[in-house]
Amino acid sequence: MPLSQERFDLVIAANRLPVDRVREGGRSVWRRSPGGLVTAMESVMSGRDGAWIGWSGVPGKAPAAFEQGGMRLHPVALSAEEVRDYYEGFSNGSLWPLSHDDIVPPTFKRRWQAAYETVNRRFAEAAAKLAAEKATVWVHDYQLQQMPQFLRELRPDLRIGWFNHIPFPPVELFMQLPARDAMLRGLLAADFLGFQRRTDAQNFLRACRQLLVDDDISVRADVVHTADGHECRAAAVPISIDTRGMAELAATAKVRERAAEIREQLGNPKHLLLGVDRLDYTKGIRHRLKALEEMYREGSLDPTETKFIQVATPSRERLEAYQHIKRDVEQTVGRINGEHSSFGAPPVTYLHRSFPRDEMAAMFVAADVMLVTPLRDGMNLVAKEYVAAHDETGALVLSEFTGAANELKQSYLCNPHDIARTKRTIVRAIEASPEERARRMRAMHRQVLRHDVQRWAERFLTDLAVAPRQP
Ligand code: ADQ
Repeated sequence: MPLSQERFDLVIAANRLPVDRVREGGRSVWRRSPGGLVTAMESVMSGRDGAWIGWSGVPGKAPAAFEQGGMRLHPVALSAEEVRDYYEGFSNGSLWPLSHDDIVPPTFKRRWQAAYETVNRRFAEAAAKLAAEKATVWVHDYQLQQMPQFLRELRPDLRIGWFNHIPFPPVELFMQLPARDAMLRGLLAADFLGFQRRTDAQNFLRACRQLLVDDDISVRADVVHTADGHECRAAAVPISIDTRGMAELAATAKVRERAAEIREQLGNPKHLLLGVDRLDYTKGIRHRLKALEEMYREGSLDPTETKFIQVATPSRERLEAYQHIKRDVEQTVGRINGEHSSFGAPPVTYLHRSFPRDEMAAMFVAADVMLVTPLRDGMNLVAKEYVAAHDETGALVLSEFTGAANELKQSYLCNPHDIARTKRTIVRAIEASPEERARRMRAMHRQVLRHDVQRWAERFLTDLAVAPRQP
């Protein structure tokens, strides 16, 4: 096919561009979105000729391509119906719940699947036009599982990799998906597939083996061989954060002073607990609040001494399941505070909005105990951010159902479904001796410093470059 004039050695494709459209001084401008992925990509793209394709976040006609932070950004258009069917529907109504243990039942609609395919083709066409001869294309996440196949059809010369930010479900759940074969075939056209955990890669390989029986494929170790002679390797490449960036930010006088101020504003509690999540049913916020409510009621937590901040970032607010969880969380927080507040000093501070990076860092520094209790989470970057930001006096309570639990083994691990034990784990974390906390935090500091997001990105690109061999 004819190539456009502008061509790039590295093309990133993700549902969203790494920028948001915001109003500043009466006009609308692009602002770099916060988050580790953007930081990681900036570091791998510096010195390379890179482009990023993705949706701008606004339905309708796509804005023209533009330059930002040394990257060429190419918006892909999504109509309002496509946002509903491809993004809110198939991606977040079918794939998201299915990939998170069916915590809420997934919905399957043929119309959603058709829109997903259309949008994946559009992304593939955009990448095919931008990629230089034999370029590398790195596709991100569950919204673009068919893109590798459509791109391969257009450009057989490319190196195509895909990284899954969320879990890959066990085959017993995955096989519910009516579009399961299309998803697997879509992915198998890539050269390398990266997952958060070994279990996710194994779930994918098992799904290929069990569900593509008619396709004449064979799975040997971590490589799938397809009938056309193509080979695709699947392995774990756990994502991480910009550890040094977070540690440096947390060490600034401004952030430390702000952390002290936060504690002051809460009445200088003896213990400050913190939760930071997108307001999503996968994050276990309900279970966490249930445990805390019982603890305030029973007296194992004193509401005048122990305060809890819950940051719950607005997310996917047009979907019913998200409206439910929002209502539930608001009611529970209201009930806890109604029962246990004294004048001006509620035990729970609930913050339903986004915060700048330095304010997040200040909260991490301020909190004695971080509560990360998802029912299922691909990785969970918040757990790593807390470890990077906090000194040796901190403590992390972490769900066994997060990818992060594989790496942060010195956290206080818990099963969030087991409310009684979760309560005991929270008490253990609060009451741990300074020596025990320091020992655990030191080990986790080492882990996140050694395995940061730059290393993750380099590892992924190396794996992709040599696949199907192992580096
Ligand atoms: P998420 O489900 O979004 O990511 P997470 O990994 O915790 O979850 O990342 C959230 C990020 O947003 C963190 O960097 C956090 O600091 C930030 N954040 C949260 N609330 C905020 C607020 N109110 N204001 C500002 N920033 C806020 C998906 C998967 C995860 C996987 C990541 C990366 O679900 O399992 O770890 O992708 O692969």
